[in-house]
Amino acid sequence: MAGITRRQFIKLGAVGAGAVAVGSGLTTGWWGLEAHELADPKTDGDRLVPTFCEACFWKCGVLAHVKGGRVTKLTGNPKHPLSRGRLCPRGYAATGLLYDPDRLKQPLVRVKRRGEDVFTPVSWDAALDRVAGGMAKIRDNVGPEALALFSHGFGGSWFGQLVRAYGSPNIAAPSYAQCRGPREVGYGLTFGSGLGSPEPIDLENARVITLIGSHLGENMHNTQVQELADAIGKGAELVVVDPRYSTVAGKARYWLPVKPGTDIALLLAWMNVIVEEKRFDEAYIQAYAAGFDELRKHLADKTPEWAYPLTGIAPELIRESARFISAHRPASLVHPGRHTTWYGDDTQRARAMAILAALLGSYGRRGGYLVASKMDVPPYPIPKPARSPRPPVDKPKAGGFPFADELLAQGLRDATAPDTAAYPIEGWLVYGTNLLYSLPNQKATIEAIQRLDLLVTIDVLPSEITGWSDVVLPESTYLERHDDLWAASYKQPFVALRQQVVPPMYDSRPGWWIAREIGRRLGLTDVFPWRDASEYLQKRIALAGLDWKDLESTGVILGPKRATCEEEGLRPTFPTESGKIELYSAALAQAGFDPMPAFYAPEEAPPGAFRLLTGRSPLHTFSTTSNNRLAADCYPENEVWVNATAARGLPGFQKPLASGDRVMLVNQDGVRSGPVKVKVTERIRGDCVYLVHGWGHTAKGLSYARGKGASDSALMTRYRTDPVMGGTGMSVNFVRLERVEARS
Ligand SMILES: Nc1nc2c(c(=O)[nH]1)N[C@H]1C(S)=C(S)[C@@H](COP(=O)(O)OP(=O)(O)OC[C@H]3O[C@@H](n4cnc5c(=O)[nH]c(N)nc54)[C@H](O)[C@@H]3O)O[C@H]1N2
Ligand SMILES: Nc1nc2c(c(=O)[nH]1)N[C@H]1C(S)=C(S)[C@@H](COP(=O)(O)OP(=O)(O)OC[C@H]3O[C@@H](n4cnc5c(=O)[nH]c(N)nc54)[C@H](O)[C@@H]3O)O[C@H]1N2
Ligand code: SF4
Ligand SMILES: [Mo]
Repeated sequence: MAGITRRQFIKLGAVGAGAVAVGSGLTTGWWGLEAHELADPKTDGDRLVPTFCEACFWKCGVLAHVKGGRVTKLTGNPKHPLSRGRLCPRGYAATGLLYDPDRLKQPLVRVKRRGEDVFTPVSWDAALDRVAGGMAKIRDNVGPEALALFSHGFGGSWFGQLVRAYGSPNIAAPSYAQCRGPREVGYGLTFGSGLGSPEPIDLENARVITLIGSHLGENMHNTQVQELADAIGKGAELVVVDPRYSTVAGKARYWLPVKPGTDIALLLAWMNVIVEEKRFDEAYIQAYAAGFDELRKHLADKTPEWAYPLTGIAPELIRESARFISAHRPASLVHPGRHTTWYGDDTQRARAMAILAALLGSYGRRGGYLVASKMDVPPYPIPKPARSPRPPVDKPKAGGFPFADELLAQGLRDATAPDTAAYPIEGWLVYGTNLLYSLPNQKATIEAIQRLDLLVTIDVLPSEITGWSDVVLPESTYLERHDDLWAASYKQPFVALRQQVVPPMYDSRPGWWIAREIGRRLGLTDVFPWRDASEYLQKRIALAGLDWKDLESTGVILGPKRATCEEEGLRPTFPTESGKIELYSAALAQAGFDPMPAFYAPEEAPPGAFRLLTGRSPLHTFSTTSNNRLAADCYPENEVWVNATAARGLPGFQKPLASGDRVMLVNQDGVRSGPVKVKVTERIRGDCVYLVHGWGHTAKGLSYARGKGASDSALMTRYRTDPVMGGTGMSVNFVRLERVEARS
């Protein structure tokens, strides 16, 4: 386990904080400040301001320490159920974004051709007039639906209000069809509802935790990592299924290095063992589930011997791990995963995981899946937007995806080509999403952009998508602004406040102000009747009957905790069509899909090529933090993991590859990455290579991150669409390794 002991893993939160503090000592030159003034854990502020984090979308509670008008450090809010007094390394490092010298500092308007990334600064008035003028033109000439909003991040809610009032239903986020959409649909079809975020799972009380890819510890969702560490501390055991020996695999009783794309076969074989050997929860299935006989029949020939040649996992290991998983039911948690858009059969894989959870009787049980609840915080009273005359345009003209319950971001992109869409999209507002990194097939994204009448981005840093924009609006970072309230649906319901810690730097503005000013110019004044965000928030808190002063000083108000599982007196209900857990899905069958998950073999890598897999570094968030000098001190660029045996026999290389060598990755369509460092390791199968997502930047304004590492996004020219809900399976690209010629 790469030198990390169990104790260190359990203390990951603290390790992260220390690492960042030490790291800052190395590079503080760029802030013009000393290390102890920045991230030294001993430097308490004169003022403590509670707010919540935006360094990823988990949104932990933060206490910001302020001294002399500067944020000196961030710590976890002990009262907040998601942080429990700790942040993850990215959360601690978020001051590195606040004080990033490359930040967008004033509104910009494009002066050369799109994509040349050349801009001139303009006043806010000029920029907002240009944006509102462009939106008015689209509305008057084609109709408001021809404007799409791509939005990711909590501050996007203001732009959602704006675009809905303007009259467009075309609002999408890459967190659906590029992330957890298949899971939401797969669990929804099985239990009646998706899981949402944060997932209400009971890692803390689980006795066995099964991770299908979910690389917790690298995937650094703070609460989950803390709960996992607590569970391990209490003796919980792990089963990890991953073609790569992940950090968390190092803590596991069983590591199953499954052949990429074959998890459904493994899951079916596990269920075969659990059903044949009567290790499932018979009483639970009888009380709550429908379709068991069909499932039993379906599983009858899916033996471990059947799965062996498909998955590469030996039959005895499949049997043994199946028995192990079922021995501790119902406190045997099959983690539902989050980023599930892998191979295009993802809804069905999520279904297989949900069905396994049902056999273990763990849904609605302690140590399994809990039932979340939410506090009632009424919306700010504004007139309801008129229904737009045309429906959303994210699905292909014929067909569509019957089970998609949110819009597809790549669908809105593709609707920008008028021949495939019911009506064309002519303008994009892009809030907090680097579409060239989050959507597969960059060429299609660029072609769509070339067709647009108007492309506006609202961001905090220069990025690839800002480089292609007509107007770039600099938002204040989360530490400089208020945002809407967050009434979370979670096992412990709560309301959290994001509030301004320090005034906006440069000529940046908070999202609420930007959205309202665009709205005013379009005559949408009744949607934004409030003076500022603080007035808006106080009104909502008053309507909820809560105490504003309390929220302002603690950052979070907890709601009454309701029963979350049977052990607390809950009788689980399943809002499916049958009112039961649907092991067999009639809805899927009616729509022409497999009613129970079936295995289809993934395409093999061409000779000499590897399947490209991606994941996370605990120090970084997507493409957002690569320029953050605090985070980069500990992880300055990504590296490509290559299996040690495979590294010895590569065509075109005279010597075996060694760690630290640089190679180019060339994909099946001839797309080439920049030179990227190699990590030669036994910790990955020989049929795939692995990259942390979010590197290889080309944006001119990223003076630190530009040119570092390789972009997995550029290499993902292909994707396989999930026929059930339209997710973009992205682990279907293959790369060859090419030698980097020695430079003279
Ligand atoms: N190839 C590949 N593609 C992927 C993934 C992958 O692993 N590999 N992962 C997928 C997943 S799971 C997801 S959820 C999506 C994520 O997709 P995105 O959310 O698009 O993630 P990023 O690429 O980091 O882009 C975030 C953008 O938001 C900006 N930003 C950060 N903070 C703020 C803020 O406070 N305000 C504003 N206005 N902007 C801000 C950043 O500067 C950056 O430009 O990508 C998906 N796409
Ligand atoms: N530090 C950090 N943490 C994050 C994020 C971040 O940007 N940075 N992003 C957050 C977000 S939005 C999301 S969605 C999650 C994503 O994190 P996860 O939900 O964990 O999903 P992935 O990133 O797809 O998982 C990658 C893991 O799956 C393995 N894998 C690849 N192919 C297969 C396969 O065929 N079968 C199996 N069993 N395993 C496979 C990879 O080797 C890797 O270990 O992370 C969240 N947490
Ligand atoms: S998990 Fe980390 S980056 Fe994400 S919100 Fe929490 S502290 Fe911030
Ligand atoms: Mo995600």
